[in-house]
Amino acid sequence: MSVEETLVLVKPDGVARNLTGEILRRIEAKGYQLVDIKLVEASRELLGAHYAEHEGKPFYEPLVEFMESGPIVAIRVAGNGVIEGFRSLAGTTNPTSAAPGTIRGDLGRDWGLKVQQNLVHGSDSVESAQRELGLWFD
Ligand code: DAT
Ligand code: MG
Repeated sequence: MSVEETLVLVKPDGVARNLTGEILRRIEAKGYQLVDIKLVEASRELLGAHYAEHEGKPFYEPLVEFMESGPIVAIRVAGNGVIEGFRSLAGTTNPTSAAPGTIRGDLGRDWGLKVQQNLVHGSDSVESAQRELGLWFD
């Protein structure tokens, strides 16, 4: 593993439920470094670029609408193997089946009828981390 940077987003549900501090605590406790952090009200353009790989899927529109529904905390996180490491901390996509001990497993709720409220986003590869960091940070 080498030192990497990843994009973590605390999604609108995490911010609204005052879980930003708890999520940051878990990132820091694992030993990762917070390099940059900001509160963002994301535009449709930014979200469309961020989720381009999902365009056309049935959950795409509700996902983008949910991400537009409130402020997001965007964090540039650095650390050894942090891309895989943060995804491990986050747990699997669906909070219902995410393992206890993970952010989504401990704090996530069942998916609603339409929106995907699973608290966090983490980049899934070196390439997507570079691309996404370029979108969310200058
Ligand atoms: P992840 O966020 O775990 O990387 P992803 O990139 O596959 O998951 O999808 C992006 C988001 O879209 C995810 O956080 C929640 C939503 N989503 C993914 N798959 C879904 C599905 N089958 N039904 C509803 N929402 C879904
Ligand atoms: Mg993803």
